[in-house]
Amino acid sequence: MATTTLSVNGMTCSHCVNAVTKELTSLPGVTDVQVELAPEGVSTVTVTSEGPLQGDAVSAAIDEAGYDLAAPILPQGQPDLIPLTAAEAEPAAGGCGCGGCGCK
Ligand SMILES: [Cu+2]
Repeated sequence: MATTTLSVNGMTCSHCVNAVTKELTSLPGVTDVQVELAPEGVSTVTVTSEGPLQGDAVSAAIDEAGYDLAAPILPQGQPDLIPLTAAEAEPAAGGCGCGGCGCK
C-alpha cells in the first residue's frame, strides 16, 4: 500500500471534491481518496493505492478534473519517484473551478 499526498489549487465546494475524487479513483490501483477541502486556497488530497502512483498519471487526472497541482507530489516511502515541478500556489480566483455546480 502507498499513500500519496497532493496539494490542489482551485477546489471550492463538494462538487469539486467529487470531480477530483472521481478522476483519481479511476486510476489503476487507487483504493481510496480523501480530500481536505480548503475553499480559500490549496486543498489537500490524500490518495491510497496498492502501489506507488505514477506522478504524470496523477497530474493528468487532476488536470482532467479541471484543477492544478499547487506543489510537487509527495510520495510517502517512495523516494525514487521523481517529484513533479511545482506550480505556483494561488488561491481560487472567481469561485468554483468545477464548471458544473453553479457556484461561480
Ligand atoms: Cu465546485
